[in-house]
Amino acid sequence: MGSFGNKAPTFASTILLFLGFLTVFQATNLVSCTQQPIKTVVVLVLENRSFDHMIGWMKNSINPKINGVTGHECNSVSTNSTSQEKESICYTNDAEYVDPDPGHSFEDVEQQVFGSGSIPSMSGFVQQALSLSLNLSQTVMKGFKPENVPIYAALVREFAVFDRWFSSIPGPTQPNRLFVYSATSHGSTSHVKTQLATGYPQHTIFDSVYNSGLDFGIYYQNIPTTLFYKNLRRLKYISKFHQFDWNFKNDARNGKLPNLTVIEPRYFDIVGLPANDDHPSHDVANGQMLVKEVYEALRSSPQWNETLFIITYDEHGGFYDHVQTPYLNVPSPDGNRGPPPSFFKFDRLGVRVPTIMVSPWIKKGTVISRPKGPTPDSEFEHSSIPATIKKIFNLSSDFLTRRDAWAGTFDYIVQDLSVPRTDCPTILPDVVPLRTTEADEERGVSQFQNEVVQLAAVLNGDHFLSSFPDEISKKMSVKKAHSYVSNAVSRFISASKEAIQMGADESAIVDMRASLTTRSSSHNR
Ligand SMILES: *[C@@H]1O[C@H](CO)[C@@H](O)[C@H](O)[C@H]1NC(C)=O
Ligand SMILES: *[C@@H]1O[C@H](CO)[C@@H](O)[C@H](O)[C@H]1NC(C)=O
Ligand SMILES: *[C@@H]1O[C@H](CO)[C@@H](O)[C@H](O)[C@H]1NC(C)=O
Ligand SMILES: *[C@@H]1O[C@H](CO)[C@@H](O)[C@H](O)[C@H]1NC(C)=O
Ligand SMILES: *[C@@H]1O[C@H](CO)[C@@H](O)[C@H](O)[C@H]1NC(C)=O
Ligand SMILES: *[C@H]1O[C@H](CO)[C@@H](O)[C@H](O)[C@H]1NC(C)=O
Repeated sequence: MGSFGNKAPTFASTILLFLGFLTVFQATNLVSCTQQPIKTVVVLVLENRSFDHMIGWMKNSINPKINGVTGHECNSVSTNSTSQEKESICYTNDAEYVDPDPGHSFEDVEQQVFGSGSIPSMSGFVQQALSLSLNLSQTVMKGFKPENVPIYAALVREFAVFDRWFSSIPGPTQPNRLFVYSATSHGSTSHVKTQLATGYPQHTIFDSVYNSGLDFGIYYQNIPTTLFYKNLRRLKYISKFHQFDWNFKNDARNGKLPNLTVIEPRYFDIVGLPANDDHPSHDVANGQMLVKEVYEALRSSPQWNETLFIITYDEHGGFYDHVQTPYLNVPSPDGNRGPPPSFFKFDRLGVRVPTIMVSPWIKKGTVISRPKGPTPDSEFEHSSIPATIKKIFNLSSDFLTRRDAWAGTFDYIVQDLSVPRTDCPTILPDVVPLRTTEADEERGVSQFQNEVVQLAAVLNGDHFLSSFPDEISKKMSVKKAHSYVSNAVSRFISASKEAIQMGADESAIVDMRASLTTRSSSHNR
């Protein structure tokens, strides 16, 4: 018994040891096969909605792991402790079509996030909205029932939702959009007209992708707001801009989508072509239809098994969110300070926004909260997108700023499975419009649309004309602004293509002469 008992374990442990080696060997083999399945990253950034507003109620009916709302989240009508006013408004699930637009400037957001205190308490949304209009204070405390955002409900069930993803700065659209592709707004906390005219000078993830010999493409509908970056106006990038309606589905069907594919929504609300950027007062049903259209095109593409589709929102649009905005150890991207009176140091993040990711490599029903690094304080924010693109494509370029070096990366969400899923839906649910009226294309342009018209004026050369001051675009109807913007983009692109044929340097940018004349020239700057 004794000798037998001694031998057997030795034999058994030899086998175990051998099996152990085999497992380790298989595991490393598996890792190297599945290390990086993604060859195409598709990015869609919509406008002005908070996480709780779009997704918060899905905690209740879709996935209890989501950090959403219960209805017990309330804001006092006044955050002033000496005030006698004790009334408060709590979170409800009856969000619908919203008009007008809640406040979201830097100062508005400061009030929403801080109330009257000195740390983010998320207590001042009602008070801030009340300062604009009585009705708005109810509006900002409403989220959508999942059935009113059926595409997100489906994608949250099937793929991954990020419930701790913040806008990069507590301010409006343009600075946040700039962070998505350059990890800085170059010191802007609002729309800065002179920067807009000359274009933002910073290096972008598009430059990094291009310099590594990879391809990118921007599929735009009215105007590519990526032209706010000066570099993107250069001749060498002109062929990267494609009309979404004519090209996106074809390129997806033919397996021709570039490594970094950006989709820009329609920012103008036109009869027959309603805006689909989700910006209030635009109907979110149109944003849902755009996401459905893009998803279905990707799902049926030969590139599907190599694709990661990212949907996020530039900022929260003034809508309530209950998660405290991070305000400790957030690095300034580049040391630039904001303008007076705040001289913002870019040392805290904005309000939480909805972020959803789609890929056959993502496990069904995934909820992602905090990132796994690179620092203990790292968070997911818009700079996580360039940081992850750099990682996925192993780009040789440096980080863009200190912010993307700090932001959490999410490449691991496509590394859990050893084969792509085959059970992803091919068709998403139908979407029913929430707005019952037609687009009001005769209304005046919003502040954001005014910024876009200013960009078009620069492309068109009209900003040199003293006859094209701010006031002209502010007085434009949405319909007129849409046609002005569309013409400016096509003039700029065809003039750039002509300049290329004439042998202009690839780093040149075309200067259009005002649309009164037809001459144009190009220059290096
Ligand atoms: C970039 O896209 C091309 C074409 O789809 C593909 O062959 C290549 O592997 C991609 N590069 C990377 C680094 O994923
Ligand atoms: C708070 O309310 C009191 C009384 O209504 C008012 O005098 C005071 O100015 C308010 N303080 C702030 C910071 O709004
Ligand atoms: C508030 O809502 C009421 C009824 O819904 C409407 O008649 C009124 O014009 C709204 N007021 C503002 C300032 O939007
Ligand atoms: C994606 O991968 C799955 C599983 O290997 C396979 O069944 C399917 O045909 C692939 N789809 C495409 C478009 O290559
Ligand atoms: C990433 O790029 C570096 C060179 O920049 C190279 O040494 C390394 O092998 C690459 N890694 C992968 C996984 O391709
Ligand atoms: C959303 O749209 C407004 C109005 O057009 C724009 O000024 C702003 O930059 C965006 N953000 C918020 C929060 O409104």
